[in-house]
Amino acid sequence: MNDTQIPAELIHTWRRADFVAVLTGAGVSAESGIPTFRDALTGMWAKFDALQLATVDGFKKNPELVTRWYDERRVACAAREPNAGHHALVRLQDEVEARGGTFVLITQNVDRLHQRAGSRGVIELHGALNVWRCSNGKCGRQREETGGPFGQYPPLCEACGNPRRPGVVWFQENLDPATLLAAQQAAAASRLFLSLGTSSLIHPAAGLVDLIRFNGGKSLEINPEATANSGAMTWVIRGKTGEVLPRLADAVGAGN
Ligand code: BV8
Ligand code: ZN
Repeated sequence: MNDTQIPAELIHTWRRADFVAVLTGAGVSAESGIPTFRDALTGMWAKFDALQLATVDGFKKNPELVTRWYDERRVACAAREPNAGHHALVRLQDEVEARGGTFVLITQNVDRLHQRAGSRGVIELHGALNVWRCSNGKCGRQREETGGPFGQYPPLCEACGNPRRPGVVWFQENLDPATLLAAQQAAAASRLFLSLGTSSLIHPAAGLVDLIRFNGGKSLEINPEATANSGAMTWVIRGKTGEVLPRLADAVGAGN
Protein backbone atom coordinates (compact mmCIF):
# COMPACT_ATOMS: atom_id res chain seq x y z
CA MET A 1 0.00 0.00 0.00
CA ASN A 2 1.52 3.33 -0.97
CA ASP A 3 1.68 6.17 1.48
CA THR A 4 -1.34 8.17 0.30
CA GLN A 5 -3.91 5.67 1.61
CA ILE A 6 -4.73 5.22 5.28
CA PRO A 7 -6.88 2.07 5.37
CA ALA A 8 -10.41 2.68 6.73
CA GLU A 9 -10.08 -0.47 8.88
CA LEU A 10 -6.91 0.99 10.45
CA ILE A 11 -8.74 4.23 11.32
CA HIS A 12 -11.59 2.18 12.79
CA THR A 13 -9.11 0.12 14.87
CA TRP A 14 -7.29 3.27 16.00
CA ARG A 15 -10.50 4.87 17.27
CA ARG A 16 -11.34 1.79 19.36
CA ALA A 17 -7.76 1.18 20.59
CA ASP A 18 -7.49 2.16 24.26
CA PHE A 19 -3.82 1.12 24.35
CA VAL A 20 -1.41 2.05 21.54
CA ALA A 21 2.27 1.05 21.61
CA VAL A 22 4.81 2.45 19.17
CA LEU A 23 8.32 1.22 18.35
CA THR A 24 10.55 3.63 16.44
CA GLY A 25 13.89 3.11 14.75
CA ALA A 26 16.52 5.20 13.01
CA GLY A 27 14.26 5.75 9.98
CA VAL A 28 12.05 8.10 12.01
CA SER A 29 15.06 10.40 12.51
CA ALA A 30 16.29 10.07 8.91
CA GLU A 31 14.24 13.11 7.77
CA SER A 32 15.95 15.14 10.50
CA GLY A 33 19.22 14.47 8.69
CA ILE A 34 20.50 11.81 11.09
CA PRO A 35 21.96 8.84 9.16
CA THR A 36 20.45 5.44 9.91
CA PHE A 37 22.57 2.44 10.81
CA ARG A 38 21.81 1.02 7.36
CA ASP A 39 23.37 4.12 5.77
CA ALA A 40 27.10 3.75 5.26
CA LEU A 41 29.09 5.61 7.89
CA THR A 42 30.26 8.90 6.39
CA GLY A 43 33.45 10.93 6.32
CA MET A 44 36.31 9.65 8.49
CA TRP A 45 33.96 6.93 9.73
CA ALA A 46 33.38 5.42 6.29
CA LYS A 47 36.15 2.88 6.90
CA PHE A 48 34.55 1.63 10.14
CA ASP A 49 31.67 -0.74 10.83
CA ALA A 50 29.11 0.56 13.33
CA LEU A 51 28.67 -2.98 14.59
CA GLN A 52 32.36 -2.97 15.57
CA LEU A 53 32.38 0.51 17.11
CA ALA A 54 29.14 0.03 19.08
CA THR A 55 30.55 -2.72 21.34
CA VAL A 56 32.32 -3.06 24.70
CA ASP A 57 35.28 -4.67 22.91
CA GLY A 58 35.49 -1.76 20.49
CA PHE A 59 35.57 0.65 23.41
CA LYS A 60 38.18 -1.39 25.30
CA LYS A 61 40.36 -1.71 22.20
CA ASN A 62 40.17 1.92 21.19
CA PRO A 63 38.47 4.17 23.76
CA GLU A 64 39.74 7.28 21.98
CA LEU A 65 38.18 6.33 18.61
CA VAL A 66 34.88 5.08 20.03
CA THR A 67 34.30 8.04 22.38
CA ARG A 68 35.19 10.46 19.57
CA TRP A 69 32.58 8.77 17.31
CA TYR A 70 29.89 8.97 19.95
CA ASP A 71 30.71 12.54 20.89
CA GLU A 72 30.56 13.58 17.22
CA ARG A 73 27.13 11.89 16.93
CA ARG A 74 25.99 13.60 20.18
CA VAL A 75 26.97 17.04 18.91
CA ALA A 76 25.50 16.36 15.44
CA CYS A 77 22.14 15.20 16.87
CA ALA A 78 21.92 18.22 19.16
CA ALA A 79 22.14 20.40 16.03
CA ARG A 80 19.23 18.58 14.35
CA GLU A 81 15.53 19.21 14.84
CA PRO A 82 12.57 16.87 15.23
CA ASN A 83 10.76 16.31 11.90
CA ALA A 84 7.08 16.07 10.90
CA GLY A 85 7.04 12.41 11.94
CA HIS A 86 8.13 13.23 15.49
CA HIS A 87 5.54 16.01 15.74
CA ALA A 88 2.76 13.77 14.37
CA LEU A 89 3.55 11.20 17.09
CA VAL A 90 2.94 13.90 19.72
CA ARG A 91 -0.46 14.67 18.10
CA LEU A 92 -1.29 10.96 18.12
CA GLN A 93 -0.31 10.61 21.78
CA ASP A 94 -2.49 13.63 22.64
CA GLU A 95 -5.43 12.08 20.76
CA VAL A 96 -5.23 8.72 22.55
CA GLU A 97 -4.69 10.25 26.00
CA ALA A 98 -7.48 12.80 25.50
CA ARG A 99 -9.97 9.91 25.29
CA GLY A 100 -8.49 8.22 28.37
CA GLY A 101 -6.33 5.75 26.46
CA THR A 102 -2.70 4.73 27.03
CA PHE A 103 0.04 5.60 24.53
CA VAL A 104 3.54 4.20 25.01
CA LEU A 105 6.38 5.27 22.72
CA ILE A 106 9.33 2.85 22.74
CA THR A 107 12.38 4.00 20.81
CA GLN A 108 15.59 2.35 19.67
CA ASN A 109 16.92 5.80 18.84
CA VAL A 110 19.49 7.52 21.04
CA ASP A 111 19.02 11.05 19.68
CA ARG A 112 16.26 12.27 22.07
CA LEU A 113 14.34 13.89 19.18
CA HIS A 114 11.07 12.36 20.41
CA GLN A 115 11.43 14.11 23.76
CA ARG A 116 12.45 17.37 22.10
CA ALA A 117 9.26 17.16 19.98
CA GLY A 118 7.16 16.76 23.14
CA SER A 119 6.56 13.00 23.38
CA ARG A 120 5.98 11.95 27.00
CA GLY A 121 7.01 8.80 28.85
CA VAL A 122 9.41 7.67 26.10
CA ILE A 123 11.03 4.27 26.77
CA GLU A 124 14.64 4.44 25.52
CA LEU A 125 15.59 0.84 24.85
CA HIS A 126 19.16 1.66 23.83
CA GLY A 127 19.95 4.69 26.01
CA ALA A 128 20.85 8.17 24.83
CA LEU A 129 23.86 9.88 23.27
CA ASN A 130 23.86 12.79 25.71
CA VAL A 131 24.10 10.58 28.79
CA TRP A 132 27.75 9.82 29.65
CA ARG A 133 28.91 7.71 32.60
CA CYS A 134 32.13 6.53 34.18
CA SER A 135 33.25 3.17 32.74
CA ASN A 136 34.28 2.08 36.24
CA GLY A 137 31.19 0.24 37.50
CA LYS A 138 32.08 0.96 41.13
CA CYS A 139 32.07 4.70 40.42
CA GLY A 140 29.36 4.93 37.75
CA ARG A 141 29.22 8.71 37.96
CA GLN A 142 26.80 9.84 35.23
CA ARG A 143 25.91 13.20 33.70
CA GLU A 144 23.90 14.55 30.77
CA GLU A 145 26.23 16.34 28.34
CA THR A 146 24.60 19.15 26.36
CA GLY A 147 27.61 21.28 25.48
CA GLY A 148 30.10 21.25 22.59
CA PRO A 149 32.64 18.51 21.84
CA PHE A 150 34.71 17.12 24.70
CA GLY A 151 38.22 18.53 24.84
CA GLN A 152 39.84 15.09 25.00
CA TYR A 153 39.11 11.46 24.07
CA PRO A 154 38.28 9.45 25.98
CA PRO A 155 36.84 12.02 28.43
CA LEU A 156 37.94 11.12 31.96
CA CYS A 157 35.80 10.81 35.06
CA GLU A 158 36.48 13.76 37.34
CA ALA A 159 35.90 11.57 40.40
CA CYS A 160 38.10 8.57 39.68
CA GLY A 161 40.01 9.35 36.48
CA ASN A 162 38.67 6.37 34.52
CA PRO A 163 37.44 6.83 30.91
CA ARG A 164 33.82 7.94 30.56
CA ARG A 165 31.56 6.10 28.07
CA PRO A 166 28.30 6.97 26.32
CA GLY A 167 25.14 5.87 28.17
CA VAL A 168 23.99 3.69 25.30
CA VAL A 169 23.46 -0.08 25.09
CA TRP A 170 26.19 -1.63 22.96
CA PHE A 171 25.86 -4.84 20.96
CA GLN A 172 26.20 -7.89 23.19
CA GLU A 173 25.36 -5.68 26.18
CA ASN A 174 22.16 -6.40 28.07
CA LEU A 175 19.41 -3.84 27.95
CA ASP A 176 18.35 -2.41 31.30
CA PRO A 177 15.99 -5.16 32.57
CA ALA A 178 13.33 -2.75 33.89
CA THR A 179 13.36 -0.79 30.64
CA LEU A 180 12.97 -3.92 28.54
CA LEU A 181 10.20 -5.26 30.80
CA ALA A 182 8.27 -1.98 30.51
CA ALA A 183 8.52 -2.17 26.72
CA GLN A 184 7.44 -5.81 26.65
CA GLN A 185 4.48 -5.13 28.96
CA ALA A 186 3.36 -2.22 26.78
CA ALA A 187 3.58 -4.29 23.59
CA ALA A 188 1.69 -7.19 25.21
CA ALA A 189 -1.06 -4.84 26.46
CA SER A 190 -1.44 -2.90 23.21
CA ARG A 191 -4.48 -3.16 20.97
CA LEU A 192 -2.53 -1.47 18.18
CA PHE A 193 1.27 -1.64 17.70
CA LEU A 194 3.04 0.72 15.30
CA SER A 195 6.48 -0.28 13.98
CA LEU A 196 8.00 2.86 12.48
CA GLY A 197 11.27 3.36 10.60
CA THR A 198 13.00 0.22 11.79
CA SER A 199 14.60 -2.58 9.82
CA SER A 200 13.43 -4.92 12.63
CA LEU A 201 16.83 -6.62 12.69
CA ILE A 202 17.98 -5.69 16.18
CA HIS A 203 16.85 -7.85 19.09
CA PRO A 204 15.23 -7.86 21.56
CA ALA A 205 13.45 -4.74 20.11
CA ALA A 206 12.48 -6.62 16.95
CA GLY A 207 10.67 -9.25 19.03
CA LEU A 208 8.21 -6.82 20.64
CA VAL A 209 5.67 -7.12 17.82
CA ASP A 210 5.34 -10.85 18.58
CA LEU A 211 3.87 -10.05 21.99
CA ILE A 212 0.74 -8.34 20.69
CA ARG A 213 -0.81 -11.66 19.64
CA PHE A 214 -1.47 -12.43 23.32
CA ASN A 215 -4.43 -10.07 23.28
CA GLY A 216 -5.35 -10.07 19.61
CA GLY A 217 -3.66 -6.76 18.94
CA LYS A 218 -3.21 -5.41 15.42
CA SER A 219 -0.03 -3.92 13.94
CA LEU A 220 1.06 -1.34 11.39
CA GLU A 221 4.48 -0.92 9.77
CA ILE A 222 5.47 2.36 8.10
CA ASN A 223 8.70 2.09 6.15
CA PRO A 224 9.71 2.85 2.55
CA GLU A 225 11.22 -0.64 2.39
CA ALA A 226 10.25 -4.15 3.46
CA THR A 227 11.64 -5.28 6.81
CA ALA A 228 12.24 -8.52 8.68
CA ASN A 229 8.83 -8.07 10.38
CA SER A 230 6.73 -6.94 7.39
CA GLY A 231 5.11 -10.36 7.11
CA ALA A 232 3.91 -10.20 10.73
CA MET A 233 2.04 -6.92 10.31
CA THR A 234 -1.72 -6.41 9.93
CA TRP A 235 -1.07 -3.36 7.72
CA VAL A 236 2.04 -2.12 5.91
CA ILE A 237 2.28 1.39 4.43
CA ARG A 238 5.31 1.86 2.20
CA GLY A 239 6.33 5.45 2.81
CA LYS A 240 8.36 7.87 4.90
CA THR A 241 7.20 8.42 8.49
CA GLY A 242 7.63 12.20 8.04
CA GLU A 243 4.95 12.03 5.32
CA VAL A 244 2.65 9.19 6.44
CA LEU A 245 2.35 9.94 10.17
CA PRO A 246 0.89 13.45 9.66
CA ARG A 247 -1.67 11.85 7.30
CA LEU A 248 -2.51 9.22 9.92
CA ALA A 249 -2.90 11.94 12.56
CA ASP A 250 -5.24 13.86 10.24
CA ALA A 251 -7.21 10.72 9.38
CA VAL A 252 -7.90 9.86 13.04
CA GLY A 253 -8.80 13.45 13.87
CA ALA A 254 -5.76 14.22 16.03
CA GLY A 255 -5.60 17.94 16.75
CA ASN A 256 -2.75 20.10 15.46
C1 BV8 B 1 21.32 -8.11 23.92
C2 BV8 B 1 22.89 1.99 20.68
C3 BV8 B 1 21.88 -9.91 25.36
C4 BV8 B 1 24.32 2.16 20.24
C5 BV8 B 1 22.08 0.00 19.48
C6 BV8 B 1 18.42 -12.56 18.84
C7 BV8 B 1 18.58 -12.86 17.51
C8 BV8 B 1 19.66 -12.37 16.80
C9 BV8 B 1 20.63 -11.55 17.42
C10 BV8 B 1 20.46 -11.26 18.74
C11 BV8 B 1 19.38 -11.75 19.45
N1 BV8 B 1 19.48 -11.28 20.72
C12 BV8 B 1 20.59 -10.53 20.84
C13 BV8 B 1 21.20 -10.50 19.64
C14 BV8 B 1 22.45 -9.78 19.37
C15 BV8 B 1 22.23 -8.32 19.04
C16 BV8 B 1 21.53 -8.17 17.72
O1 BV8 B 1 20.33 -7.94 17.65
N2 BV8 B 1 22.33 -8.25 16.66
C17 BV8 B 1 21.85 -8.01 15.33
C18 BV8 B 1 22.97 -7.35 14.53
C19 BV8 B 1 21.40 -9.32 14.72
N3 BV8 B 1 21.49 -7.64 20.08
C20 BV8 B 1 22.18 -7.17 21.12
O2 BV8 B 1 23.38 -7.28 21.24
C21 BV8 B 1 21.37 -6.43 22.19
N4 BV8 B 1 21.79 -6.93 23.46
O3 BV8 B 1 20.46 -8.72 23.38
O4 BV8 B 1 21.97 -8.50 25.08
C22 BV8 B 1 23.10 -10.54 24.77
C23 BV8 B 1 24.27 -10.53 25.52
C24 BV8 B 1 25.41 -11.14 24.98
C25 BV8 B 1 25.37 -11.73 23.71
C26 BV8 B 1 24.19 -11.68 22.94
C27 BV8 B 1 23.04 -11.08 23.47
C28 BV8 B 1 21.70 -4.94 22.19
C29 BV8 B 1 21.19 -4.29 20.94
C30 BV8 B 1 21.33 -2.75 21.07
C31 BV8 B 1 22.57 -2.27 20.33
N5 BV8 B 1 22.63 -0.80 20.37
N6 BV8 B 1 22.11 1.35 19.62
C32 BV8 B 1 24.44 3.14 19.10
O5 BV8 B 1 23.45 3.76 18.71
O6 BV8 B 1 25.58 3.29 18.62
S1 BV8 B 1 21.27 -0.65 18.16
C33 BV8 B 1 21.29 0.52 16.93
O7 BV8 B 1 21.12 -0.17 15.71
C34 BV8 B 1 20.14 1.47 16.98
O8 BV8 B 1 19.81 1.86 18.27
C35 BV8 B 1 19.04 0.72 16.33
O9 BV8 B 1 18.34 -0.02 17.26
C36 BV8 B 1 19.76 -0.27 15.47
C37 BV8 B 1 19.50 0.04 14.05
O10 BV8 B 1 18.20 -0.43 13.81
P1 BV8 B 1 17.09 0.53 13.18
O11 BV8 B 1 16.72 1.57 14.16
O12 BV8 B 1 16.04 -0.36 12.66
O13 BV8 B 1 17.82 1.26 12.01
P2 BV8 B 1 18.34 0.65 10.67
O14 BV8 B 1 19.39 1.58 10.18
O15 BV8 B 1 18.64 -0.79 10.85
O16 BV8 B 1 17.06 0.71 9.71
C38 BV8 B 1 16.53 1.96 9.37
C39 BV8 B 1 15.17 1.69 8.78
O17 BV8 B 1 14.56 2.94 8.51
C40 BV8 B 1 15.23 0.93 7.47
O18 BV8 B 1 14.26 -0.10 7.49
C41 BV8 B 1 14.84 2.01 6.43
O19 BV8 B 1 14.12 1.44 5.35
C42 BV8 B 1 13.95 2.88 7.25
N7 BV8 B 1 13.84 4.28 6.80
C43 BV8 B 1 14.77 5.05 6.18
N8 BV8 B 1 14.25 6.29 5.98
C44 BV8 B 1 12.99 6.28 6.49
C45 BV8 B 1 12.73 5.00 7.01
N9 BV8 B 1 11.56 4.68 7.60
C46 BV8 B 1 10.61 5.65 7.65
N10 BV8 B 1 10.79 6.90 7.17
C47 BV8 B 1 11.96 7.24 6.58
N11 BV8 B 1 12.12 8.49 6.10
ZN1 ZN C 1 34.51 7.44 37.92
